[in-house]
Amino acid sequence: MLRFVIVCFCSAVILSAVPPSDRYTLMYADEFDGPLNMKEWTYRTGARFNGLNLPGNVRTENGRLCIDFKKEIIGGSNQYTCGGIISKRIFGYGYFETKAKLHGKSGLHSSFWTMGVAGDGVNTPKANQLTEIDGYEIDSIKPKNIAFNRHTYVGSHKSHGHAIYPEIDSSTDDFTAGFEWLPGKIIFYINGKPVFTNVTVRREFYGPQNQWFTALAWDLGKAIDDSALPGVSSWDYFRYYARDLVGVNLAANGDFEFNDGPSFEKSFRRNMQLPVSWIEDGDADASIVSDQPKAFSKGYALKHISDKTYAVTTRQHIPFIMPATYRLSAMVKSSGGKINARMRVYGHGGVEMNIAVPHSGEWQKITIDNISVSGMNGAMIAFTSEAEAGQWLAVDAVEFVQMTGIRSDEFDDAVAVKDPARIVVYPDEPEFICEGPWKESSLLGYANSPSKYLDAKDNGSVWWRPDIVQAGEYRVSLYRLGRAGNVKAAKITVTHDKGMNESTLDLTEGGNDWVEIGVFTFAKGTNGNVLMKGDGSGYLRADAARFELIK
Ligand SMILES: [Ca+2]
Ligand SMILES: [Ca+2]
Ligand SMILES: [Ca+2]
Repeated sequence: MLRFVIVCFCSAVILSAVPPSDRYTLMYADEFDGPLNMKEWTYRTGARFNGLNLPGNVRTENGRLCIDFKKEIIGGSNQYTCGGIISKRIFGYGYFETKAKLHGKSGLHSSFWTMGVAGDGVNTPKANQLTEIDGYEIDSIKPKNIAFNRHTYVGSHKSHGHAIYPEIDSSTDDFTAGFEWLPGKIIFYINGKPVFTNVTVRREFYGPQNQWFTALAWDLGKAIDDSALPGVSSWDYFRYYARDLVGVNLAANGDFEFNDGPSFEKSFRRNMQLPVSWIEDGDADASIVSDQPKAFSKGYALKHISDKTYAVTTRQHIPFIMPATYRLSAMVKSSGGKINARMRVYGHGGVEMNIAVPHSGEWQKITIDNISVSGMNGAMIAFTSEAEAGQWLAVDAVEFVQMTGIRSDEFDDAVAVKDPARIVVYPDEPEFICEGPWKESSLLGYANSPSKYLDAKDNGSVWWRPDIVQAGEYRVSLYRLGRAGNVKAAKITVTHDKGMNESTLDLTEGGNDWVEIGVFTFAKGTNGNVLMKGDGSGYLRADAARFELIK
C-alpha cells in the first residue's frame, strides 16, 4: 500500500528510528496490518540450504509479518521448513527501514535485504539482478552478530565488504535496522545509529531492486536446535523513504553496459535481447543491446533494428522519486529513412512529453527539459521506434536527472552528469591518457573511483585532456593520493591557450586531497591538457583532474 502521510513516531515505539535526516519523505510503507497484501508481495519458494520455503510458513499476526521455522513431515520425511517474501515493486536510492525480533536458537538465517529478481516484463524488467544490499543477515546461532554486506551480480558475483555489529541481541527485543542507499555509499543503521558505511565505486551498477524478508533454515555445519522449534522471526513494518538527489542520474543502466563485457564470466553473460533494467513492448525482438555501431559510452548501446517492419518501445519506470523538475537526455544515432523514433517521458503526473530522434550518422544529444514530476508514481522514460526493415536507431548514455530541490555536495561528483563549467576527468575515461605500464590501484580516489599507479623508474606519463566546451579561465586541480612511498616531486606541465606552465607536486604529502595547480586559459576543444611525469624513485599515483570555469 502506498501512503502519503507523515508518520507520527510516538513515544510508545521508542525503538522506531526516524529517518537519518529530515530530508527524507516516506514514499511507501507496509505496516503488515491485516493479511499480507499479495498485490505487493510474492512468496519465496523452493529448497535452499537446509530448508524448504513454504508460503504456509508466512503469516501476519498483531500487525507483524511472521515467518515460522518448523520441523515437519513433508512427503513422508522430516524436513525443516521456513519462508520469505519478495516485493513486486522495486526501490532505488533512499532509506529502507524495518523493526524486527528474530528466532534466537541455532538453525535460522533471518535477513532484511534488497536484490533484483526477474520481473514480469510489464511492471518490472525481466533482467534486473544488479546488486544486493544486506540490511542485515543474522544467523540465529549467534543472535548478537548483525551482519551487513553488499554484493554485485553484473559480470560475476562479487561481495564488497562484509561487516558485523555485535552490540545487541536480535532475539530478545525488537530492534530497528535501516540503510541509506546513496550514490557512492550505503550507510547501515541499528536502532537509529549509523554503525557501518559501505563505499561503492563511482558509477556502481545502479538500478532499483526488489525488497526481501526471509528466514531460511541453515545449519552452518552445526546442529539445528530442534528443541526450540517451532520458532519464528517477525517484522513490524517495511518503510521506504526518498530524498532530493539533485544532479544525480537516476536512470538504471542508462549506458546499456550491464548485459555483457569483455571480462565477464560466461555464467553471468546476459541475453542481449533483454537490456538489463529495461522493459520492452511491441516487437521485442527489435530491441537489443549491441556494440554496432560503436557505442557512445563504453562498449554497448541500445539498438532498435529488424529485418521486418517493426514497432517497439524500450522503457523503464523510475519509481519513488521526489516531486521536482527533472531532465531526460540521451545520445542517439539513426539510420535515417522512414524511421519514426521518439524519446518520451510519461506517467509523471502531466501529459506525455516527447522529442523526435533526428536522423544522424553521428552521436547527437537530445534532451527533454522541465519535466515536472508530481505525485508519487515517479516517471516512465521510453524510446519508441516505428520503422521499415533494416532501419535502425541507437541510444546510449541515458540520463534522468533531478534539477530542482535541495542540493547536496556529498555526492554530486559521484555520478556521471557532466557540467561544462566543472569538468572532472577520471582514470576510467578516454580523456585520461596514460603511457607506460600503469596499473589500477586498490586505493580509491575521488568519488570512490579506483586510481592508477606506476613505478617511476618505468618512465611513464599521464595526460588529462578535457574536452573544453566553453573557452575561459579554469582553476585546474589534481586529486592527490599522498603516500610515503610515492615520488617526492612529480613534474606537472599544463598546456594552455597561452603556452606552457611547469611545476612540481609532492606526492608524499597530503592524503586524499585536491591540490590546485593554477588558473589557466583554455580554448574550446582538446588542445589544453595537464601532463604528469615521474622523477626519482617511488610510485607515481594518478587520479582525477578537475577544471573549474571561473570566468
Ligand atoms: Ca506493524
Ligand atoms: Ca554504452
Ligand atoms: Ca529484445
